[in-house]
Amino acid sequence: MFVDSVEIFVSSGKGGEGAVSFRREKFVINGGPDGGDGGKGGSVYFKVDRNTDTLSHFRGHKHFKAQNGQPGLGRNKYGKKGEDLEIIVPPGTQVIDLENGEILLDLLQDGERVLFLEGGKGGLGNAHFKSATNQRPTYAQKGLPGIDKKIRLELKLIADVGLVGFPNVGKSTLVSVLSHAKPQIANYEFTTLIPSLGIVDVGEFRSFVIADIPGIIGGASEGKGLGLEFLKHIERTRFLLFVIDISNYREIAEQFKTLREEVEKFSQELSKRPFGVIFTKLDVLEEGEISQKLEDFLQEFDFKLKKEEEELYIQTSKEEYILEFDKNIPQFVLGISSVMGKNLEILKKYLYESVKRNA
Ligand SMILES: Nc1nc2c(ncn2[C@@H]2O[C@H](COP(=O)(O)OP(=O)(O)OP(=O)(O)O)[C@@H](O)[C@H]2O)c(=O)[nH]1
Ligand SMILES: [Mg+2]
Repeated sequence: MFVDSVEIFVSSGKGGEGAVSFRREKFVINGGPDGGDGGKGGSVYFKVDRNTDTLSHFRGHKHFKAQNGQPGLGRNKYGKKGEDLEIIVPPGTQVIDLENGEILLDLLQDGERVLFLEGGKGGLGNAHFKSATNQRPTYAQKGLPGIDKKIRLELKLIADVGLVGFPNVGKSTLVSVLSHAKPQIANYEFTTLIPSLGIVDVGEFRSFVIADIPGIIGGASEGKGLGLEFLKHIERTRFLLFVIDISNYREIAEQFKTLREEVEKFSQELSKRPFGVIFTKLDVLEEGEISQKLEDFLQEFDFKLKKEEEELYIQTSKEEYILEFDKNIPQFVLGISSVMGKNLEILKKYLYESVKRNA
Protein backbone atom coordinates (compact mmCIF):
# COMPACT_ATOMS: atom_id res chain seq x y z
CA MET A 1 0.00 0.00 0.00
CA PHE A 2 1.32 3.38 -0.98
CA VAL A 3 0.02 6.78 -0.10
CA ASP A 4 -0.44 9.85 -2.23
CA SER A 5 -0.67 13.06 -0.27
CA VAL A 6 -0.88 16.80 -0.72
CA GLU A 7 -0.69 19.61 1.81
CA ILE A 8 -3.04 22.51 1.35
CA PHE A 9 -4.31 25.55 3.17
CA VAL A 10 -8.10 26.03 3.35
CA SER A 11 -10.09 29.02 4.55
CA SER A 12 -13.73 29.81 4.88
CA GLY A 13 -14.88 33.33 3.97
CA LYS A 14 -15.00 36.25 6.35
CA GLY A 15 -18.40 37.70 7.22
CA GLY A 16 -19.13 41.08 5.64
CA GLU A 17 -19.29 44.03 8.01
CA GLY A 18 -22.57 45.66 8.93
CA ALA A 19 -23.24 49.09 7.45
CA VAL A 20 -23.51 52.39 9.26
CA SER A 21 -26.05 54.43 7.39
CA PHE A 22 -28.92 56.82 8.02
CA ARG A 23 -32.10 57.27 6.17
CA ARG A 24 -32.01 60.16 3.78
CA GLU A 25 -35.29 61.29 2.40
CA LYS A 26 -36.63 64.57 1.18
CA PHE A 27 -38.01 66.60 4.07
CA VAL A 28 -36.64 64.18 6.65
CA ILE A 29 -33.77 65.61 8.55
CA ASN A 30 -31.70 63.28 10.68
CA GLY A 31 -33.43 60.06 9.52
CA GLY A 32 -32.98 56.95 11.63
CA PRO A 33 -30.30 54.31 11.16
CA ASP A 34 -30.78 51.98 8.16
CA GLY A 35 -27.42 50.18 7.87
CA GLY A 36 -27.95 46.60 6.62
CA ASP A 37 -26.20 43.46 7.86
CA GLY A 38 -23.09 42.05 6.27
CA GLY A 39 -23.36 38.82 4.27
CA LYS A 40 -22.17 35.54 5.71
CA GLY A 41 -18.79 34.30 4.52
CA GLY A 42 -18.73 31.26 2.24
CA SER A 43 -18.26 27.85 3.87
CA VAL A 44 -15.92 25.10 2.76
CA TYR A 45 -17.35 21.70 1.87
CA PHE A 46 -15.76 18.46 0.81
CA LYS A 47 -17.54 16.55 -1.90
CA VAL A 48 -16.71 12.95 -2.73
CA ASP A 49 -16.86 12.12 -6.41
CA ARG A 50 -15.81 8.80 -7.81
CA ASN A 51 -15.36 10.39 -11.22
CA THR A 52 -12.12 11.65 -9.84
CA ASP A 53 -9.47 9.23 -8.68
CA THR A 54 -6.47 11.39 -8.10
CA LEU A 55 -5.20 14.19 -5.89
CA SER A 56 -2.97 15.48 -8.65
CA HIS A 57 -5.23 18.43 -9.47
CA PHE A 58 -4.20 19.88 -6.10
CA ARG A 59 -0.58 20.05 -7.11
CA GLY A 60 0.76 23.53 -7.71
CA HIS A 61 -2.27 25.01 -5.99
CA LYS A 62 -1.83 25.64 -2.27
CA HIS A 63 -4.54 27.91 -0.96
CA PHE A 64 -8.25 27.14 -1.27
CA LYS A 65 -10.55 29.89 -0.04
CA ALA A 66 -14.29 30.43 0.02
CA GLN A 67 -15.53 33.92 -0.81
CA ASN A 68 -15.93 36.65 1.81
CA GLY A 69 -19.38 38.03 2.56
CA GLN A 70 -20.13 41.48 1.16
CA PRO A 71 -20.61 44.41 3.54
CA GLY A 72 -24.14 45.54 4.32
CA LEU A 73 -25.56 48.57 2.57
CA GLY A 74 -27.76 51.52 3.38
CA ARG A 75 -31.56 51.30 3.17
CA ASN A 76 -31.38 48.10 5.22
CA LYS A 77 -29.90 46.12 2.38
CA TYR A 78 -28.08 42.91 3.30
CA GLY A 79 -24.63 42.28 1.96
CA LYS A 80 -24.36 39.38 -0.46
CA LYS A 81 -23.41 36.01 1.01
CA GLY A 82 -19.95 34.79 0.06
CA GLU A 83 -19.95 31.80 -2.30
CA ASP A 84 -19.24 28.42 -0.72
CA LEU A 85 -16.24 26.46 -1.83
CA GLU A 86 -16.62 22.82 -2.74
CA ILE A 87 -13.46 20.76 -2.78
CA ILE A 88 -13.81 17.61 -4.85
CA VAL A 89 -11.89 14.53 -3.78
CA PRO A 90 -11.90 10.84 -4.72
CA PRO A 91 -13.46 8.26 -2.38
CA GLY A 92 -10.93 7.08 0.19
CA THR A 93 -9.50 10.53 0.89
CA GLN A 94 -8.63 11.40 4.46
CA VAL A 95 -8.42 14.97 5.66
CA ILE A 96 -5.73 15.31 8.29
CA ASP A 97 -5.00 18.28 10.52
CA LEU A 98 -1.39 19.27 9.86
CA GLU A 99 -0.95 20.76 13.34
CA ASN A 100 -1.70 17.64 15.36
CA GLY A 101 -2.05 14.80 12.86
CA GLU A 102 -5.70 14.23 13.77
CA ILE A 103 -7.93 12.68 11.11
CA LEU A 104 -10.69 15.23 10.67
CA LEU A 105 -12.63 13.54 7.89
CA ASP A 106 -12.61 10.10 6.35
CA LEU A 107 -14.36 10.49 3.04
CA LEU A 108 -15.52 7.20 1.64
CA GLN A 109 -18.99 7.45 0.19
CA ASP A 110 -19.47 8.63 -3.37
CA GLY A 111 -21.69 11.72 -3.45
CA GLU A 112 -21.07 12.53 0.22
CA ARG A 113 -20.91 16.29 0.91
CA VAL A 114 -19.55 17.38 4.25
CA LEU A 115 -19.34 20.82 5.81
CA PHE A 116 -15.72 21.36 6.79
CA LEU A 117 -15.31 25.04 7.71
CA GLU A 118 -18.26 27.29 8.44
CA GLY A 119 -18.08 30.79 6.94
CA GLY A 120 -17.89 33.78 9.31
CA LYS A 121 -21.16 35.38 10.33
CA GLY A 122 -21.92 38.76 8.82
CA GLY A 123 -21.91 41.79 11.17
CA LEU A 124 -25.13 43.51 12.16
CA GLY A 125 -25.77 46.91 10.62
CA ASN A 126 -26.39 49.98 12.77
CA ALA A 127 -30.16 49.63 12.28
CA HIS A 128 -30.03 46.98 15.04
CA PHE A 129 -28.52 49.31 17.60
CA LYS A 130 -31.10 52.01 17.81
CA SER A 131 -32.35 52.43 21.34
CA ALA A 132 -34.21 54.87 23.49
CA THR A 133 -30.99 56.44 24.58
CA ASN A 134 -29.26 56.26 21.23
CA GLN A 135 -31.37 57.24 18.27
CA ARG A 136 -28.42 57.60 15.93
CA PRO A 137 -26.00 54.75 16.62
CA THR A 138 -22.80 55.11 14.63
CA TYR A 139 -21.80 51.59 15.51
CA ALA A 140 -22.13 48.44 13.38
CA GLN A 141 -20.61 45.00 13.93
CA LYS A 142 -17.65 43.76 11.99
CA GLY A 143 -18.12 40.41 10.28
CA LEU A 144 -16.64 37.39 12.05
CA PRO A 145 -13.43 36.06 10.53
CA GLY A 146 -13.35 32.86 8.49
CA ILE A 147 -11.50 29.78 9.75
CA ASP A 148 -8.09 28.83 8.40
CA LYS A 149 -6.80 25.30 8.46
CA LYS A 150 -3.66 23.65 7.26
CA ILE A 151 -4.47 20.14 6.18
CA ARG A 152 -3.08 17.16 4.41
CA LEU A 153 -5.17 15.11 2.02
CA GLU A 154 -4.19 11.48 1.89
CA LEU A 155 -5.29 8.87 -0.57
CA LYS A 156 -4.24 5.27 -0.16
CA LEU A 157 -3.20 3.76 -3.42
CA ILE A 158 -3.21 0.28 -4.80
CA ALA A 159 -1.44 -0.24 -8.09
CA ASP A 160 -3.67 -0.72 -11.13
CA VAL A 161 -0.95 -1.77 -13.54
CA GLY A 162 2.05 -3.93 -12.69
CA LEU A 163 5.14 -3.93 -14.90
CA VAL A 164 6.70 -7.30 -15.54
CA GLY A 165 10.01 -7.54 -17.36
CA PHE A 166 13.60 -8.71 -17.33
CA PRO A 167 16.14 -6.40 -15.68
CA ASN A 168 17.42 -3.40 -17.62
CA VAL A 169 14.58 -3.37 -20.15
CA GLY A 170 13.43 0.17 -19.34
CA LYS A 171 10.65 -0.34 -16.77
CA SER A 172 11.76 2.45 -14.45
CA THR A 173 12.46 4.76 -17.38
CA LEU A 174 8.91 4.21 -18.55
CA VAL A 175 7.50 5.01 -15.11
CA SER A 176 9.63 8.15 -15.01
CA VAL A 177 8.20 9.45 -18.28
CA LEU A 178 4.59 8.46 -17.60
CA SER A 179 4.35 9.77 -14.04
CA HIS A 180 5.87 12.26 -11.61
CA ALA A 181 7.80 9.46 -9.92
CA LYS A 182 11.58 9.60 -10.11
CA PRO A 183 12.80 6.03 -9.89
CA GLN A 184 16.45 5.21 -10.21
CA ILE A 185 17.52 4.38 -13.75
CA ALA A 186 20.82 2.89 -14.84
CA ASN A 187 22.29 0.74 -17.53
CA TYR A 188 22.83 -2.35 -15.43
CA GLU A 189 20.61 -5.17 -14.23
CA PHE A 190 18.72 -4.97 -10.94
CA THR A 191 18.84 -1.21 -10.59
CA THR A 192 15.42 -1.32 -9.01
CA LEU A 193 15.53 -3.25 -5.74
CA ILE A 194 12.22 -2.34 -4.21
CA PRO A 195 8.85 -1.73 -5.86
CA SER A 196 7.58 1.81 -6.18
CA LEU A 197 4.51 3.46 -7.58
CA GLY A 198 3.85 6.23 -10.05
CA ILE A 199 0.57 8.00 -10.69
CA VAL A 200 -0.19 8.44 -14.36
CA ASP A 201 -2.50 11.35 -15.09
CA VAL A 202 -4.99 10.93 -17.88
CA GLY A 203 -6.72 14.28 -18.02
CA GLU A 204 -7.37 16.48 -15.02
CA PHE A 205 -9.43 14.21 -12.78
CA ARG A 206 -8.38 10.83 -14.12
CA SER A 207 -5.41 8.72 -13.35
CA PHE A 208 -4.19 5.22 -12.74
CA VAL A 209 -1.36 3.87 -10.65
CA ILE A 210 1.53 1.96 -12.13
CA ALA A 211 3.90 -0.23 -10.13
CA ASP A 212 7.58 -0.41 -11.00
CA ILE A 213 9.08 -3.61 -9.68
CA PRO A 214 12.49 -5.25 -9.91
CA GLY A 215 13.37 -7.32 -12.95
CA ILE A 216 12.55 -11.01 -13.17
CA ILE A 217 14.84 -13.61 -14.71
CA GLY A 218 14.45 -17.27 -15.59
CA GLY A 219 14.55 -19.38 -12.45
CA ALA A 220 13.38 -16.46 -10.29
CA SER A 221 10.87 -18.82 -8.71
CA GLU A 222 13.83 -20.84 -7.40
CA GLY A 223 15.37 -17.69 -6.02
CA LYS A 224 17.50 -16.61 -8.98
CA GLY A 225 18.09 -12.86 -9.26
CA LEU A 226 15.89 -11.12 -6.74
CA GLY A 227 13.42 -13.98 -6.71
CA LEU A 228 9.70 -13.43 -7.02
CA GLU A 229 8.85 -12.20 -3.53
CA PHE A 230 8.16 -8.69 -4.75
CA LEU A 231 5.46 -9.94 -7.13
CA LYS A 232 3.18 -9.82 -4.11
CA HIS A 233 3.17 -6.04 -4.59
CA ILE A 234 1.36 -6.45 -7.87
CA GLU A 235 -0.87 -9.33 -6.82
CA ARG A 236 -3.86 -7.04 -6.58
CA THR A 237 -3.25 -5.08 -9.76
CA ARG A 238 -5.97 -5.28 -12.36
CA PHE A 239 -3.65 -5.44 -15.30
CA LEU A 240 -0.15 -6.66 -16.08
CA LEU A 241 2.10 -4.99 -18.60
CA PHE A 242 4.83 -7.24 -19.95
CA VAL A 243 7.85 -5.17 -20.87
CA ILE A 244 10.02 -6.65 -23.62
CA ASP A 245 13.31 -5.04 -24.64
CA ILE A 246 13.93 -5.40 -28.37
CA SER A 247 17.61 -4.48 -27.97
CA ASN A 248 18.25 -7.02 -25.21
CA TYR A 249 20.65 -9.91 -25.66
CA ARG A 250 17.72 -12.17 -24.85
CA GLU A 251 15.36 -13.01 -27.68
CA ILE A 252 11.95 -11.37 -27.65
CA ALA A 253 10.04 -14.66 -27.58
CA GLU A 254 12.27 -16.01 -24.84
CA GLN A 255 11.69 -12.95 -22.67
CA PHE A 256 7.95 -13.20 -22.97
CA LYS A 257 7.78 -16.95 -22.47
CA THR A 258 10.02 -16.89 -19.41
CA LEU A 259 8.14 -14.03 -17.81
CA ARG A 260 4.80 -15.76 -18.30
CA GLU A 261 6.16 -18.96 -16.81
CA GLU A 262 7.67 -17.26 -13.79
CA VAL A 263 4.49 -15.33 -13.06
CA GLU A 264 2.54 -18.56 -13.29
CA LYS A 265 4.90 -20.29 -10.88
CA PHE A 266 4.40 -17.46 -8.44
CA SER A 267 0.63 -17.44 -8.66
CA GLN A 268 -1.87 -19.16 -10.90
CA GLU A 269 -4.29 -16.41 -10.21
CA LEU A 270 -1.92 -13.61 -11.16
CA SER A 271 -1.05 -15.40 -14.39
CA LYS A 272 -4.71 -15.22 -15.42
CA ARG A 273 -4.80 -11.45 -15.03
CA PRO A 274 -5.53 -9.54 -18.25
CA PHE A 275 -2.34 -8.21 -19.79
CA GLY A 276 -0.74 -6.11 -22.48
CA VAL A 277 2.71 -6.27 -24.04
CA ILE A 278 5.08 -3.46 -24.94
CA PHE A 279 8.29 -3.56 -26.91
CA THR A 280 10.64 -0.92 -25.53
CA LYS A 281 13.58 1.02 -26.98
CA LEU A 282 12.01 1.20 -30.40
CA ASP A 283 14.48 4.00 -31.20
CA VAL A 284 17.35 1.55 -31.62
CA LEU A 285 15.71 -0.02 -34.65
CA GLU A 286 15.60 1.15 -38.24
CA GLU A 287 12.25 2.19 -39.59
CA GLY A 288 10.23 -0.84 -40.68
CA GLU A 289 12.15 -3.33 -38.56
CA ILE A 290 9.73 -3.00 -35.71
CA SER A 291 6.71 -4.12 -37.72
CA GLN A 292 8.48 -7.34 -38.60
CA LYS A 293 9.35 -8.02 -34.98
CA LEU A 294 5.81 -7.38 -33.86
CA GLU A 295 4.38 -9.62 -36.59
CA ASP A 296 6.85 -12.43 -35.72
CA PHE A 297 5.91 -12.18 -32.06
CA LEU A 298 2.18 -12.39 -32.71
CA GLN A 299 2.68 -15.33 -35.01
CA GLU A 300 4.98 -17.20 -32.65
CA PHE A 301 2.39 -17.12 -29.87
CA ASP A 302 -0.58 -17.30 -32.19
CA PHE A 303 -2.08 -14.08 -30.87
CA LYS A 304 -4.77 -12.95 -33.25
CA LEU A 305 -4.86 -9.20 -32.87
CA LYS A 306 -5.96 -6.47 -35.20
CA LYS A 307 -3.37 -4.09 -36.59
CA GLU A 308 -4.60 -0.68 -35.53
CA GLU A 309 -1.58 1.47 -36.33
CA GLU A 310 2.00 1.02 -37.45
CA GLU A 311 3.26 -0.20 -34.05
CA LEU A 312 -0.04 -1.05 -32.41
CA TYR A 313 -2.02 -4.28 -32.40
CA ILE A 314 -5.19 -4.57 -30.40
CA GLN A 315 -7.61 -7.21 -29.29
CA THR A 316 -11.09 -6.45 -30.45
CA SER A 317 -14.03 -7.43 -28.35
CA LYS A 318 -15.73 -10.66 -29.38
CA GLU A 319 -19.08 -9.06 -29.79
CA GLU A 320 -19.42 -5.46 -30.65
CA TYR A 321 -21.73 -4.51 -27.81
CA ILE A 322 -20.56 -7.00 -25.22
CA LEU A 323 -17.21 -5.83 -24.07
CA GLU A 324 -15.78 -9.26 -23.61
CA PHE A 325 -12.07 -9.76 -24.02
CA ASP A 326 -9.99 -12.91 -24.05
CA LYS A 327 -7.73 -12.93 -21.00
CA ASN A 328 -5.34 -15.45 -22.51
CA ILE A 329 -4.11 -13.15 -25.21
CA PRO A 330 -2.79 -9.61 -24.93
CA GLN A 331 -5.30 -6.79 -24.93
CA PHE A 332 -2.75 -4.85 -26.96
CA VAL A 333 0.81 -5.11 -28.21
CA LEU A 334 2.61 -1.82 -28.77
CA GLY A 335 6.09 -0.60 -29.62
CA ILE A 336 7.30 2.41 -27.63
CA SER A 337 10.35 4.49 -26.90
CA SER A 338 10.57 6.26 -23.56
CA VAL A 339 13.64 8.14 -24.69
CA MET A 340 12.00 9.49 -27.86
CA GLY A 341 8.61 9.83 -26.22
CA LYS A 342 7.15 7.62 -28.93
CA ASN A 343 3.64 6.15 -28.53
CA LEU A 344 3.45 7.08 -24.86
CA GLU A 345 0.07 8.78 -25.23
CA ILE A 346 -1.30 5.70 -26.97
CA LEU A 347 0.08 3.54 -24.19
CA LYS A 348 -1.55 5.70 -21.53
CA LYS A 349 -4.87 5.50 -23.33
CA TYR A 350 -4.82 1.72 -23.71
CA LEU A 351 -3.61 1.16 -20.17
CA TYR A 352 -6.33 3.39 -18.81
CA GLU A 353 -9.01 1.67 -20.85
CA SER A 354 -7.76 -1.77 -19.88
CA VAL A 355 -7.73 -0.84 -16.20
CA LYS A 356 -11.28 0.49 -16.37
CA ARG A 357 -12.48 -2.48 -18.35
CA ASN A 358 -11.11 -4.88 -15.77
CA ALA A 359 -12.23 -2.93 -12.73
N1 LIG B 1 17.60 3.58 -26.32
C1 LIG B 1 16.76 3.52 -25.29
N2 LIG B 1 17.22 3.22 -24.07
C2 LIG B 1 16.35 3.15 -23.04
C3 LIG B 1 14.97 3.41 -23.23
N3 LIG B 1 14.35 3.24 -22.04
C4 LIG B 1 15.32 2.91 -21.14
N4 LIG B 1 16.52 2.86 -21.74
C5 LIG B 1 17.82 2.55 -21.09
O1 LIG B 1 17.80 1.24 -20.59
C6 LIG B 1 18.58 1.13 -19.40
C7 LIG B 1 17.79 0.47 -18.29
O2 LIG B 1 16.70 1.31 -17.93
P1 LIG B 1 15.88 1.12 -16.57
O3 LIG B 1 14.68 1.97 -16.73
O4 LIG B 1 16.74 1.32 -15.40
O5 LIG B 1 15.49 -0.41 -16.70
P2 LIG B 1 14.69 -1.33 -15.64
O6 LIG B 1 13.88 -2.28 -16.43
O7 LIG B 1 14.00 -0.49 -14.64
O8 LIG B 1 15.90 -2.13 -14.98
P3 LIG B 1 15.95 -2.87 -13.55
O9 LIG B 1 15.49 -1.91 -12.51
O10 LIG B 1 17.37 -3.24 -13.41
O11 LIG B 1 15.07 -4.08 -13.65
C8 LIG B 1 19.00 2.55 -19.06
O12 LIG B 1 20.33 2.75 -19.52
C9 LIG B 1 18.05 3.40 -19.86
O13 LIG B 1 18.58 4.65 -20.21
C10 LIG B 1 14.51 3.75 -24.55
O14 LIG B 1 13.33 4.02 -24.80
N5 LIG B 1 15.45 3.78 -25.54
MG1 LIG C 1 14.22 -0.37 -12.68
